[in-house]
Amino acid sequence: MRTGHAPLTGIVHLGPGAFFRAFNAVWTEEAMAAEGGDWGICAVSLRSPTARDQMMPQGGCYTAVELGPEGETRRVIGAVTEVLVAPEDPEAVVDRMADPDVKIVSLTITEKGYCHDPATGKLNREHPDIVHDLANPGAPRSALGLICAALEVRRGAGDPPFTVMSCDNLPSNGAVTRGVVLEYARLLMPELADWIAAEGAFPSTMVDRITPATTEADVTALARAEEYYDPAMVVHEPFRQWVIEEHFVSGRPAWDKVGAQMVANVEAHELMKLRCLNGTHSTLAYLGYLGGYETISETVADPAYAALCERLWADEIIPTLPQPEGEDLQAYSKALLARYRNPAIRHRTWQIAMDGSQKLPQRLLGTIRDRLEAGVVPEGLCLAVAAWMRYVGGVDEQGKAIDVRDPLAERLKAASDRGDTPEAKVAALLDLREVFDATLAADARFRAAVTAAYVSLVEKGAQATVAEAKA
Ligand code: CS2
Repeated sequence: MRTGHAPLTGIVHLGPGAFFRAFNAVWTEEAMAAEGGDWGICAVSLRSPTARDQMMPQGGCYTAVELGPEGETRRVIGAVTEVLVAPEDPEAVVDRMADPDVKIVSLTITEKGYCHDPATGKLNREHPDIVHDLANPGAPRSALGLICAALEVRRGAGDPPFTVMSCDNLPSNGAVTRGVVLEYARLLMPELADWIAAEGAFPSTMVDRITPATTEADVTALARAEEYYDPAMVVHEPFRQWVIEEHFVSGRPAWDKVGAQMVANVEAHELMKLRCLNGTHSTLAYLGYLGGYETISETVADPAYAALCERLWADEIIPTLPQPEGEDLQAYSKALLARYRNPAIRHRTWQIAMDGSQKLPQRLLGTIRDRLEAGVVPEGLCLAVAAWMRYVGGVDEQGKAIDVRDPLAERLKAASDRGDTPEAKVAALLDLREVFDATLAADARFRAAVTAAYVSLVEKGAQATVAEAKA
């Protein structure tokens, strides 16, 4: 970095939402403060102009508010140099990514942004955005389309590719990203796919910081405390962890100097986080929502829900995990419960319940499969699956409609409606191959446990079922 000047843009980040602002941008700002480097970030929205409209009038700056149980700290983050909106001008985004100053394209596009089949991890060639992008490769809509269009420009110019770094909650997120990028590139242009396969880098990462969606109340509270209005602000917990595979084409910010863990293989850390944190988060989201709880901290304030989490970690999740270097799995899960209890973080069960069809395989089903293979039926996790089924049926315990947000929402509702008994509803949902692979769906022990839990949720309700649950 040239002292006294703003850094050049070295990163293009797809997905400029709250998590990116509370996580990637903060680490990168600290890394530049520690060691310099031209790692300014051009953030790109793949859909709505909201992030640009909120951030650009503030020169890309925004406030990150850390909410601890004992108070808050606020800081202004300035690592974002520019915000673009892909649907308004996809070519401009491709140009930016093709600029040889850009060394890294990072992603927080959520599970569904990968246009893959969640059960297999393979590209979904029928995905409307993929169909569109293959027909219009110069004006793509999807992350994969943008990445491949820009990589093709770089290949043509004789420039090296950028590193593609996924920061989403998918297991082996680097390998999944590489897989779908290569599959898409091969459909488009086999030479491009060969070049990416030979020259590209797709490090896997494990990211962790609880960051609820910003609310009007958060913006108002900040305005009161600081006397400025910042609609781009984010709130987050104090905790953060970033484990990154050391595999970059043309360098990276000094994230390791400010606490990120660089490792040769991130898989054990990813499994720990996805299964311990995201697995219980989703469990609490469905069972908590059905039980009438609005946030995670309210949900775990109910001792039966907290006890369920503890039993899930001890009896069903930790036994499936390889030991990640430097971690104590018991201490890790104990700390998770304390993080969930943080009353300053109002993380809505409804928010975490979103996109369950994309989340269940890596959060719950892999763990269930491992336990079944070990000859044990994980009743607690089967209850979580049943709660998801009850939730996507779209009607809560008071008979009120649930606003189910999921790319498969209509199909989930149709499957649930097809069955006229609880058993038939469960059977119809287990037939969804995007979520449940054939082997798991056919497992009689799994079917019986999910069905029994579902019947209990219908007959007794979530709170009573959780109170009786024996993991
Ligand atoms: C949550 C995650 O919304 C969700 O599905 O489980 O966003 C979770 O808060 C983060 O992964 C924590 O690092």
